[in-house]
Amino acid sequence: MKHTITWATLIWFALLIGASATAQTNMPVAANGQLKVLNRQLCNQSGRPIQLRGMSSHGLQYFPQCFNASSIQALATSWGIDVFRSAMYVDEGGYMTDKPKYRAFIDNLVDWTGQNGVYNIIDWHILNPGNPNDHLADAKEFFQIEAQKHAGKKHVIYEIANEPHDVDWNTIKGYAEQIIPIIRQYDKEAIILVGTPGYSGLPGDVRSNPLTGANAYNVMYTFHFYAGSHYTESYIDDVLKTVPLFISEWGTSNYSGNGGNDYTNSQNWLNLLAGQNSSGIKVSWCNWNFSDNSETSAALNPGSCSSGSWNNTSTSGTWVKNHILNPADDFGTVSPPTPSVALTSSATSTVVVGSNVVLTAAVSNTTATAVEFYNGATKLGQVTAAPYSFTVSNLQAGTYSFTAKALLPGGNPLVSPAVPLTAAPAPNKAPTVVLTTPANGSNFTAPAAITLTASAADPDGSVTKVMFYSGGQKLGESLATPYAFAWSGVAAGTYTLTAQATDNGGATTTSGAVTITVNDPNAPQGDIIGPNCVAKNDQKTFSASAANLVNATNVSWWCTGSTQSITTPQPGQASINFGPSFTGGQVCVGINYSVSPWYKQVCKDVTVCNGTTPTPPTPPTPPANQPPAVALTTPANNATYTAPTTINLTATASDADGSVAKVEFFTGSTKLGEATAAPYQYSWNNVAAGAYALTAKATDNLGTATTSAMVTVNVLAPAPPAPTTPPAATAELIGPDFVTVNSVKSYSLSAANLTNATNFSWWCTGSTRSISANGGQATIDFGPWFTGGDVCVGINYSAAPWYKQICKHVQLSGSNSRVSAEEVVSIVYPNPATSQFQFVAGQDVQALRAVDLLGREHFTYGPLPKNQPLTFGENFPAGQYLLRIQYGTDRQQTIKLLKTGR
Ligand code: IDC
Repeated sequence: MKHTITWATLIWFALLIGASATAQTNMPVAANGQLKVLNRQLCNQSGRPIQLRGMSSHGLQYFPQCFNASSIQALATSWGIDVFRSAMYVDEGGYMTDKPKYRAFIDNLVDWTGQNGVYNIIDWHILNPGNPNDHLADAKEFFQIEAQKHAGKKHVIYEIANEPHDVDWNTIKGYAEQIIPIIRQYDKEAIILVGTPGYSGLPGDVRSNPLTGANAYNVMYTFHFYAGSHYTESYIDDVLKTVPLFISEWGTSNYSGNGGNDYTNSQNWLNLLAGQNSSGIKVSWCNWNFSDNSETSAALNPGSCSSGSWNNTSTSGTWVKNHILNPADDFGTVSPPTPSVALTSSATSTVVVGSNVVLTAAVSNTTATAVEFYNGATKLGQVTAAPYSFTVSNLQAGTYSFTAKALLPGGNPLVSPAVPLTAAPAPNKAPTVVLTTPANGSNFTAPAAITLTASAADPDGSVTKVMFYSGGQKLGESLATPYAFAWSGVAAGTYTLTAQATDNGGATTTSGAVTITVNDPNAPQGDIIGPNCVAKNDQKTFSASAANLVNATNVSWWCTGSTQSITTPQPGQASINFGPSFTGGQVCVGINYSVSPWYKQVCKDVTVCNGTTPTPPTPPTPPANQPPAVALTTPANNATYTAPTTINLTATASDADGSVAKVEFFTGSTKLGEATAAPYQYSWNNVAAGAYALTAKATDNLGTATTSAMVTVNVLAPAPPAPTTPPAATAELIGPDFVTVNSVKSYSLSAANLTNATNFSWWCTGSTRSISANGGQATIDFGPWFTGGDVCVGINYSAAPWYKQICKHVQLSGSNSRVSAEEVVSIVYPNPATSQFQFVAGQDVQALRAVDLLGREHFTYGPLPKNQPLTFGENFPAGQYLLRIQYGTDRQQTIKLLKTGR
C-alpha cells in the first residue's frame, strides 16, 4: 500500500539511515510502534484505530526460496505490506522435522521484517492434526524460546494455533491459557492471536466464554475465510460486536487454496474489514499466500522465487497487491522518537577498592555501530554489538565519571549522561571484646586481688591492646593474649568493670559491664545481711541478723519493689529472685517474738547495681568531737495509757570526750521540756489521747547533739467504745476492721488478687503474737499488746505486676479504744492509699492535722463542714500517718493512715 509520509518523518529517516543505497520506508512499525487492543479494535501506540494489510507466507518448509531478505524488502517497499505472516507448519514436514532449523528461519524472518519496518506474525501453523494440545509441550518450548529471544521487539505478533479443528473452543481455550502466560513472562505487550474452532471459522464460539484473567489483554481471535467458499459476512459482522478479530489468513480462491477465485466476494469481505461493519471496526488481514506455487491462491507465477521476481504476480497476486497498496494506510503522523544512549552501572554510587563494575549502555531509537566506554576523557574500551556491557575491573581508590558514547553510522556520536562512582577502602571493622573474669555479681573481701581477663578479636585485622577500666578509671592494659590484668589491694565498694579493645585500625570496642562487690570485713552487721545492690533477675539470699532472731516465733519476708519470688530456705533467711522488673526497693522482714517487743519490722534498701563509680574513700580528717550517747529509758516502747495521764520521761546520756550539757525531750518535733543534769527526767502532764513518738536529744559541751531511738506510746481515750460496723472495708483484703486484744482473726485476699499468685507473705505493722499463713489467707493472734496497725500481705505473681502489697488498717476496739462508735463519725478512704486520701466528716470539724510517726506535720486544714469531702495526702511519702480530727474543744478522733506510694 502507499504510505503517507510527513516531511518530519522523511527528514528523520534520512538522518537515521544516512546515505544508504537501499532506501526503506520503515513506515508501519515506525508509525505505529507497539500495537494494542482497545475495545476490540487494533490500535497503534498512540491509541489510533488502524488496519494492517499484508501477506502470509506459504509453508516455510514448502517454499524456503520465497522467504529471504530480498523478498521481504520487496514486500515492504513494492507491495507496501504492513505485516508479514511467517507460516511455520508444525507437522506436514515442518517444524517437527528439524526444530532448530525452523526456529532459525523464524528468527531470520523476524530480523528481515524488523529491518524493513513491518510487523511479523510468528504463526504456529497447526493444520493436521487439529488439536493444538497434541503438540502442547513443543508449543510451550517454542514460545518460551522465541518470546525470550524477541522480547520487547515491537513488530513481533504471536499466533499460537493456526487452525484448530475437531475440537471445541473450551479445548482451545485450555491450550491458550497455558501458552499465553509463557509469552507474557517475557513480552508484556505483544499482540497474541488465538485460533478458533472449525479451522478458525467459528470465532463466535468465543462470545460466551472469552479468555479472562491477568494475561487476557492484547489478545485477538482469528477468523479465516476463502472467498470462493465462504460467504458469512453477516455472521462476522455480528461476531465483531463482541469479539476482537484478526484475519490472519484469507484467500481469493476456495478453501483448498485452489480453484476459482471470487473477486466479488473478496471485495465484499475487504469492504467489511475496512470498517464497513456495524461496529465500525477496522479489521487487519493477511492474504494467503506469498509463494510461486501452482495454485490459484499463490500470489506469484511459478518460478518467480528462484529468479527473485517478487513482482511477477499471478491473477490473484495482482488483485491482492493492488488492495494492499490502495487505499493508502491511515496511520496518522507521529513525531520520530529521539535517539539516545543511557548508561547504568551494576554498583551503587560507592564501591570498595578492588571491585569490578559492569557498565551497560542502552541505545534507544537508533542503531549504533559500536559503543565506547569512558572514564572522564579516558576511553576504557568498546563493544560492537548489543548488549553493550563493559566491565571495569579492580577499581582503584578515587572518583570516577563514566560515560558511554554510541557511534552512529551516518551522524554524530551520542554521549550518555555521566554515571559518577567512588571507590573507597573498606571501612575498618571494630574489634569484639568480652570481659570474661570476674563474673558479674562476684563478691570479694577487701583488700581484694582481682584478675580481670578479656577475650578480644578483630574481624579484619588484629587487636593491638585491651585496656581494663573500673568505671571511667583505667586500671591497666594488656598488649597480647591472654588479655589480663591483676588488680590488687582493692578497697571495699561496688565496682563496674569493663574492657576496651583497640584494633590495628584504631577502632575501639568496650565490653559489656561487670559489676562486683568488695566487702569490708570489718563493717558492722546490719539488721538484715545481704547485698546492697542486685542485678535484674538475680537470685540473692538475705538473712536476719542473729540478734534479731532471739525469741522469734514467726518471720515473714517481703520486698517493696517488684520481685519474682521469695522463698525461705530456713527460718530467718529469704532467697529472693528479683525478676526482670526490679528497679530498687526494700527487703523487709517482720519478726514476731514470744516476749516483748512482740513484733519488729526491719528493712534494708536494695538498689539495682548500675555501674555507678564507687564513692572514693573519705580522706582522713583530724579527730572530731564525738557526739554524745543518749537513750530514752522510760516509758517502754509501745506503752499504753488512758487519757488524761502523766508520762514520766527518763533518759540516760553520756559523752566520751567531754560532758553532757543538756537533754531535751520531744514528742515528734514538739519540745516538751529539758533536763541539764543527771538523772535526766521530765514529767509530761495532762496528756491527751493519741499516739506519740517520743525522743530524747542530748547536746554535749561542744554543741554536738544526738537524738535517741524513738519510743512510741499510745494514750487511749477514756470513753468505752461500742463498735458498730465501720465504713466499708477495702474489698481487697477481707477481715475485721476492729479487733480486741488477744483476739484471733482471719484475713483473706479477695479472689481477684489470687490470680497468678505464687507466693504470699503476711505481716502486721502493729504488735501481734503470731501470724499463721495459709496461702492467701492468714490467721492472726493479735496478742496482748496490739494497739492498732496494718495487716499486710505481699503477693508475688508469675506474671505482671510480679509483686503487689496490700494492707488493711485494723483498729483496736473494746475497752481500749479511744473513740466511741458514736463518735466514729468521719471516714477516710481509700486507706491504705497509693496516691491520695478522701476525708468526709460526719460532724463539723474545727481542724485536721496529719503527722508522721516522728510527729512531723505533713498537712493541716480547717474548719471543714460535715459531709464535705476533702482530698489530701498526694505528696505524702510512703509510710504511716496519724490524722488528728478536732471536732470541738474537747472532742477529737485519730485515724491511722497508710500511704503505700507517692
Ligand atoms: C494449503 C496450501 C496447500 C497445502 C495444504 C496442506 O495452500 O498448498 O497443500 O495447505 O498443507 C487453510 C490452511 C492452509 C491451507 C489453506 C488452503 O491454514 O495451510 O494451505 N487453507 O487450503 N485453511 C483454509 C484454507
